[in-house]
Amino acid sequence: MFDKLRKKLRDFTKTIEKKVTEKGKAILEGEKILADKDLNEPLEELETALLESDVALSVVEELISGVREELVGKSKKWSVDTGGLVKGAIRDALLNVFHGEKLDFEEFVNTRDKPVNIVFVGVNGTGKTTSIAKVAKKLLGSGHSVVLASADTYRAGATEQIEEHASNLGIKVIKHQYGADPAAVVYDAMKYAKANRKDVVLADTAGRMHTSINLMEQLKKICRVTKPDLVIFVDEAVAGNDAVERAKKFDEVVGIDASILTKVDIDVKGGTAISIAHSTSKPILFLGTGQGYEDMEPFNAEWLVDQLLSEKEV
Ligand SMILES: Nc1nc2c(ncn2[C@@H]2O[C@H](COP(=O)(O)OP(=O)(O)O)[C@@H](O)[C@H]2O)c(=O)[nH]1
Ligand SMILES: [Mg+2]
Repeated sequence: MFDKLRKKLRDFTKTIEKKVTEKGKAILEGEKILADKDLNEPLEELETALLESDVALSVVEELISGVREELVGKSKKWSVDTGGLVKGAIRDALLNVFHGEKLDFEEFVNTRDKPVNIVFVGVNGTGKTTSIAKVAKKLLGSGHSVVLASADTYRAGATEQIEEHASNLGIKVIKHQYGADPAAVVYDAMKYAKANRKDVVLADTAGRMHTSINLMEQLKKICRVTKPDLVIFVDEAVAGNDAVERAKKFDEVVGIDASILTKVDIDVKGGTAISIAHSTSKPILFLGTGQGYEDMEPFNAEWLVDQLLSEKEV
């Protein structure tokens, strides 16, 4: 995971360390060891590396100025542990990006009135249906009852796919005919859940390009009619900046509350999570780390940043 970005961050740390060591010998106490001009070149390289690693431009700018601020003019501390200080500066700057809202999913589900209506949105093939199955499994594991709503009435085969997951997990799917109004499916699933005292409805919607006006209107209708407690945007880490643009668009049209980022296991770049968290200011709930039902980790900014700064392969 994230091999490229991790290597670039390590190179940056080494370059700065070297500069400090070279200059440190010739400098009197109290004098600035690193000036802006010492940092320009390495920071430019770091900037390029971040951009190449799918970190969005606005985020890169914020990160670079954060790191610069941390590093310029630190004189005394340098003698202690240069590498540690550089890493610390990058770590702080990265963590700052995630300073949006937080959301504890378990607690959210525990404390909401039942049934809780959770609608999943995103483009095709990113892992929505798989993530729904993973979330269902997680909820079942913590003692909740779950109903699935097959509100992807657009793609042939969508209902069969979700039915297979439901049968593996031993839960019910509410479905209508192909081409039916997806808002009605979610509405019915909520009705069923109320009548049968189920805790959570997980609604799978048709994958849609954020540019498809019709499908986006349908999504709006689902939200207007069924008033979800939570709208979760799903996208894949490997999509990079496309995912960021899509997250913004879905947020604009229906208002997303949180994201799930899938396929982190096959992402070498590592920047998408940083970009999505920053550009939507919404929490990332989970990371998808494989195709199995158990392959989903709660998102933790510190964990991600530590992976990016770790020396070892993860
Ligand atoms: N490697 C990997 N594959 C995933 C992950 N999540 C989903 N997939 C795969 O991505 C493909 C599309 O997933 P699907 O749930 O059908 O996407 P949807 O169209 O958004 O509903 C399937 O082959 C999934 O097994 C993940 O976290 N890691
Ligand atoms: Mg699907």
